[in-house]
Amino acid sequence: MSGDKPRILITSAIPYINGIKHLGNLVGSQLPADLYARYMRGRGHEVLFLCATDEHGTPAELAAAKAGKPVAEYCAEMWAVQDELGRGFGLSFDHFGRSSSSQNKALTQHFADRLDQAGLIREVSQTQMYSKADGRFLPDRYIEGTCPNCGFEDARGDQCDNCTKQLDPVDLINPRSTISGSTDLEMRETKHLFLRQSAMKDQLDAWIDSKTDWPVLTTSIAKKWLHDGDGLQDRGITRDLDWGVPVAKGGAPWPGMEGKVFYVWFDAPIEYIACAQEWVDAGKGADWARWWRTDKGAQDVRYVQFMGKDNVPFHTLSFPSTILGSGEPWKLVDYIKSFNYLNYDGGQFSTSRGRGVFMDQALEILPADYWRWWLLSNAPESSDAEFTWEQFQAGVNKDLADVLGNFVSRITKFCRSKFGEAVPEGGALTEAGAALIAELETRVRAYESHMDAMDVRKSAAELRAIWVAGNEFLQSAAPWSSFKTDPETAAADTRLALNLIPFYAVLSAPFIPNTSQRMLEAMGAENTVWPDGVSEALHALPAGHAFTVPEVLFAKITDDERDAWAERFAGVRD
Ligand code: B3M
Ligand code: ZN
Repeated sequence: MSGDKPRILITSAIPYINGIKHLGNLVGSQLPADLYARYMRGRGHEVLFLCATDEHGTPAELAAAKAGKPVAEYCAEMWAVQDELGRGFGLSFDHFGRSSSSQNKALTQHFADRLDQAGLIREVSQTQMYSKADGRFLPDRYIEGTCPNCGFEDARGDQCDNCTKQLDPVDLINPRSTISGSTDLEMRETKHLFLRQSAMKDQLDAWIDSKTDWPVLTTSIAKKWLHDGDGLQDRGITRDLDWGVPVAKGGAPWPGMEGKVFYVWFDAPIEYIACAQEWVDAGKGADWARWWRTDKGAQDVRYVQFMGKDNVPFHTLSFPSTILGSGEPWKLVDYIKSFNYLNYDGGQFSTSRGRGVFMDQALEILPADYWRWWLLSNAPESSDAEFTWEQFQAGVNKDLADVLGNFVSRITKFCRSKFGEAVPEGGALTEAGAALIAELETRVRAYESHMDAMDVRKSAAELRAIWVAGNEFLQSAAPWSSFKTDPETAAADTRLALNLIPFYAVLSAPFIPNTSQRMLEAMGAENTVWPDGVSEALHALPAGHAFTVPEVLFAKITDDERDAWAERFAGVRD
């Protein structure tokens, strides 16, 4: 079926391991990536959709310490939690990998080796805070002290949480190690590896210029980093940490780099590739190279990445530097879809303060499709967006309960009461029916073009209009009235309306996959092929085809529920 259609490789930014993600994180990468993956599969493309946890770096070490667990154990547990929540939200990854995998370790060291051979890595000597008690250099986040600006006693080495001033560890008054509390610290000389991104500036510039179809949000961020100030800077790619990919090249230790690991942002994007290898090693796929190597078939792949705007520089400059600098035929990204932020009720979602709704809590109170629909139909595309309980309630009640849910319930119940639980025969297609088909023909093509372009809000708006058209048809055809005088016409209109249910299910599946499944099951519909021709699709269920009236598809959110949730999630999560 996928014959001449391009294969589609999709990656979502890989979420940090340190805790459960909030709805703002979800709508910024994983959820729209899933929407696109489901749509492309629906259109008959062969898709490989990958995501993983981002497990290295200080945040992972600190979160593990806080949980009182060895970091490897903490990461394994949190991977399982995130994996489970991803399934709960219907995220249809072909593989959900781990950046701490052996595959990623080998591949990260391989890239470092290649970059070194290409002369793109240089050693830089720096002075850095060393803790004698801990016997190690301390990265910024492992040093706390008094803020020189506001006097706050627990300012971190990189920033004061009280006055937000950006700091250097040497600025802190009375600095101490957050590992041991020791104040026996001194500045010592140490060496780090830097990736010579500056040497790749022209190549990156030309590559980004060639991407004329990219969203402005993506290219403007990339261009800013390339040209503002002193232009693209070389980047330190090693850290003094225990947890991470050991600095080595081609499997052999890197002289002078003992005890150091690669910076988390160096190995994290490489996990996109390693994840495909994990997918094969897990027995789920046969060949990763045809997705990732342009000498092995990946030249025919279209590769799309999804991410929040804060991740754009790493994907437009750093990761491409790694890929291009390697001199090997790896697949480069074809399109980057980036998102602004979703805010929460007049402020920001905050992981550290537990402000807002987190993925586990969301699923405790409502099924995934409610969230998927609202988040996607309000995705922060052209600007930051805001979650409020009023708007969430209004969106769910109007779009899902009043429009789609009500349509399905009304027509199935009407048919059951007048014609029984089977599609009625009736006369020929009515004039109202023909007008509906003509309208839907136009709307489905518009929906497809928005989905192809990854315009998430526009796609949702068109899908909603497609649902509304069915309601309006039912309202004007009013088979409950015509039934009294002209049962043949009433039956014909009912037959068409019942056929709309599987048609809606297929079109809506990328947004609300679980509900879509329930709609298909209720209608006993087996054909889930994308409706290339609307008329044909709306004749799929023949007269006599049995169906059942489904349970209520979407319950309305009451004012009491809304108020209770607003109160529950305003505060601090324990
Ligand atoms: N983990 C940041 C984030 O979750 C980072 C993304 C890595 S993508 C290679 O927003
Ligand atoms: Zn301060």
